[in-house]
Amino acid sequence: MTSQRMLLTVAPVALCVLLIGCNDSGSGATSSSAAGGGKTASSFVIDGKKDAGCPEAILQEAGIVGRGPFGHGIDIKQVYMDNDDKVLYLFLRTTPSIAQRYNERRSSGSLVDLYVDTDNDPATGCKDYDLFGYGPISGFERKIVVPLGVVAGYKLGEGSYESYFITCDIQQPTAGGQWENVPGTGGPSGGWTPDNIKDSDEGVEMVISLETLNIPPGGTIRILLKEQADPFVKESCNVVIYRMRKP
Ligand SMILES: [Ca+2]
Ligand SMILES: [Ca+2]
Repeated sequence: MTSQRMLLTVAPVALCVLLIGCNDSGSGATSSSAAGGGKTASSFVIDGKKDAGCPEAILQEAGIVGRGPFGHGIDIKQVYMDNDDKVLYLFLRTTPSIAQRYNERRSSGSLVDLYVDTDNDPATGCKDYDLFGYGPISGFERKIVVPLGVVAGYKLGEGSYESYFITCDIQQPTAGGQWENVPGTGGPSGGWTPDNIKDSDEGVEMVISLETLNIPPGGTIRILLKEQADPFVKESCNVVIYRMRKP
């Protein structure tokens, strides 16, 4: 089977089933990745585990407690944030892990949306965007989306396979009041995990370039986290202020 034909086999399945997780293709330190968080070259090692030098958690129980109304969401617990001069770093401790949920329920989904007010100014950015259950929000210039997927296909000589992946898209508000991928970014839709995000049995770790987020050096940002275990209640949201560390 040609690679082109194989891609045609894989892509429709990946679009149908969107769940969680990544494969085991982690490459250690983030080098460069045009997908997901844009080009990154950072001091963080992205292996799915919380960085040893990371400051205290900025949230101790993000969003709701528990797995949502259907009982199979992913509960985000602690949220850690850090940065160097190139990237914003995030580690989300979750229960269950991405792999655990994949093993118990192979369905699609989304882990979290993070709205970023890149200048900590509610007068700039999106205007009265309706965030279900939470009400209208204003002032956010970026949205970090973390879709979860399942991909199935067939490899010549290996047979059928099924796996999971996790991606990280960076979006910006449109004039029409919606969100679109920042040009040059956008996670892969073909069913693999980009270099700037990885899961483990502890949670999910990611870096996103400050250039993509358009955060000035030394800036202060406001982040609205929306846990997707139950995205329709106000309790799924938390707002935190993060002052960028000067490396
Ligand atoms: Ca939670
Ligand atoms: Ca703003």
